[in-house]
Amino acid sequence: MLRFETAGESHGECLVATLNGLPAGIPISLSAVNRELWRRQQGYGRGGRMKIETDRAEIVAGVRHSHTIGSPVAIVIRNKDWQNWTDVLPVEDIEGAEDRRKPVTRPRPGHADLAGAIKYDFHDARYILERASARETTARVAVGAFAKALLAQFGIGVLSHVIGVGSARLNAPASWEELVALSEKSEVLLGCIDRESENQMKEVVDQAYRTGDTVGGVFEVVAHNVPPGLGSHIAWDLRLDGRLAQAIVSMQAVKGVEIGFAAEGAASFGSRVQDSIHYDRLERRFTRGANRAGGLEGGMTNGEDVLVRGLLKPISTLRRPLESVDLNTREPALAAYERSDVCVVPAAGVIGEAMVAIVLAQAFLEKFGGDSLGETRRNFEGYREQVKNF
Ligand code: EPS
Repeated sequence: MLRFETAGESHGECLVATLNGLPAGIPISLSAVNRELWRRQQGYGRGGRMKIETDRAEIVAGVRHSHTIGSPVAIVIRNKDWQNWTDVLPVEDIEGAEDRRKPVTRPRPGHADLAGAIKYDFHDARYILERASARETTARVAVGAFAKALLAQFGIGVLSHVIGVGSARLNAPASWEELVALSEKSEVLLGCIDRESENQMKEVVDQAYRTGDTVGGVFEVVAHNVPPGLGSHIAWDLRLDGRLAQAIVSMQAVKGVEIGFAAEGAASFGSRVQDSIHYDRLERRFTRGANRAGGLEGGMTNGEDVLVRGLLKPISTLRRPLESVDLNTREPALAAYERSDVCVVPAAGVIGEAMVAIVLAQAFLEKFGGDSLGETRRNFEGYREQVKNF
């Protein structure tokens, strides 16, 4: 069973992740992990914090001589901003600490501030926002890089692109090759494959900048070359579409998820929605007329690309703050603001890739198992033979 946990506060010492259940022998490149961390930090619309941080993973357990060794992987990513917060968030209470706190008593609508403060009984939302912050996703992306390394051994790739920012949309399908080219770019604007659409997206972000606002959007994650048969129809919690949806909606600021062309499908007749089935006798394989199902039928992968979209609300820290109430006085007050991102859709795409890769890696290992990569490979090859001869 592949499982991971993260710990860390946004302005604490570091973020930590542990990952358990990977077979031994998976090649791991630190630069590949760090490349994923770099990708997560990019995009037009990010705030001042990203100028402070240069995220780098320190792998402190579970990898030796560039390969997993079967034991738990532990990863540390240091927060450079911590040096500005040592007095604000000390581990041990110190003399005068009370005066150095940075209390957040005017909860931001849409953020975890208020619900968290009520639940954990703090009259200062500081500790809540420290953990609710999307900074935590740095650790998820590092874990996702390990999941991607496993999947890559079997020819499976997971990438993303931005298909909407505010009202600006990409209206053409993206090929796998276009996503690969996008992922290799050394500069990221809004993570869209089409320059004209990307410029329209940039205009929307500029408008948000001008007006002290924020803007959300839609990213699409594509998993390519996934074998049929991951997940299962037999039980609600084995259905892979449900598991992917949970993973995507667990991301900060994501409020919706779409598998394949779900929204379009809901507005159409069945005859126009289902992907017709064909058979290629020469290649001895089943083919599909389209991939509107997003590679998932009955909660199982069907061999087509897995398509998962995340719908990201505009982030909830606004330079032009919204109406709120002070937690101490109970008087109307404007919500807290220090600094913030204006648009994070491209970064969310990279995080979405990590979440999809992790869920696919879990389902993959449930099906093929193996304590070593060689054992996993034998099991996988046996199944591939079975599918070929079906
Ligand atoms: C975030 C607030 C900002 C973002 C942060 C998420 O941080 P700060 O309060 O330090 O300016 O930059 O995202 C990250 C740090 C990151 O690495 O993505 C929030 O409140 O969710």
